[in-house]
Amino acid sequence: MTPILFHYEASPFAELVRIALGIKGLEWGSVIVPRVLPKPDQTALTGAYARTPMVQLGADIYCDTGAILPALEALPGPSLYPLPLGSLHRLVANWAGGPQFMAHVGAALGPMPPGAMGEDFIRDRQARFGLDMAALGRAAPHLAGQAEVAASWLSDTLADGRAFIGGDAPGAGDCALYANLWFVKGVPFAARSADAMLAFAGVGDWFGRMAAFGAASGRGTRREMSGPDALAAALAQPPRAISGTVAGPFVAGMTAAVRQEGTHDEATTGALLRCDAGGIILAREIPGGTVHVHFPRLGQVVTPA
Ligand SMILES: N[C@@H](CCC(=O)N[C@@H](CS)C(=O)NCC(=O)O)C(=O)O
Repeated sequence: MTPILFHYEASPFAELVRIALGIKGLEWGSVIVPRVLPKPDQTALTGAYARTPMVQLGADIYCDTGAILPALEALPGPSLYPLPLGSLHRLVANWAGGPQFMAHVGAALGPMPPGAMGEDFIRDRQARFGLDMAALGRAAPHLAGQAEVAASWLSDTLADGRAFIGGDAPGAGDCALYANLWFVKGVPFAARSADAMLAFAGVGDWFGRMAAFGAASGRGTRREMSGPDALAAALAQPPRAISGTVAGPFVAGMTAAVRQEGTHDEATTGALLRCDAGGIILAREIPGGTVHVHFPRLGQVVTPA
């Protein structure tokens, strides 16, 4: 089944998934969504989850890279968790996508004049995530210093001549480290930080190897789609059989709300089909059918609704 990525070009977490799709060599659909709320094409499927990226596989909707990459892993193509690191790629990806992401946001956006970012963007991120541009500007030198640690550790890892963090094959951890650096490199005001990070021995070459899995790689094919096309693809068949369990104190089938730690975004609600360490699944009835909305367990707050 063809994965459909809901994304916008400048999103680093979307770039992480675009590179993962390139590593897998998959054909994929692309639905471009706005970088600020509202995102009606996306929330028609998720109910409320509006962060970027989201991936759809038929009537199964995957929110957060923590759910998206395991879903892509099940599709044909090279593993995103290659040995010898295997699942340890997840630990690296969570570090890169967690504290290190905020450090890279500071390195990338801190030096930017507020006008360069767009009033709508600043208002959206302030309301949803508490972004304070003045505070970010003040913290930028500190955060850039934190971000450089990732480049330094990456350089140490690559020092024995390996091509990727686990050896010959790239994995989810490489994708997440790459997305952070890609984000900083893409902001001209942050050139000093990007140059400093790419100057660590081996990091620039590794960055080039990862970039080669991107849009121009010829591996994987991107096909633009509309939101209504994606909705029709969701309604064309029922969701896939579920796995996993509902762990106490929750009860299978109860109406539950899922929201993300550290945001004021609206919760997604539905019938709870799975809630264990392996993930969360909510069933949602939408006009014309049913979708299953998948989340990772990490970072999600589940409450009865
Ligand atoms: N934990 C999430 C984080 C995703 C994330 O923070 N995405 C940013 C864009 S790169 C976002 O959602 N920004 C708000 C938006 O796009 O509406 C993941 O791994 O997918």
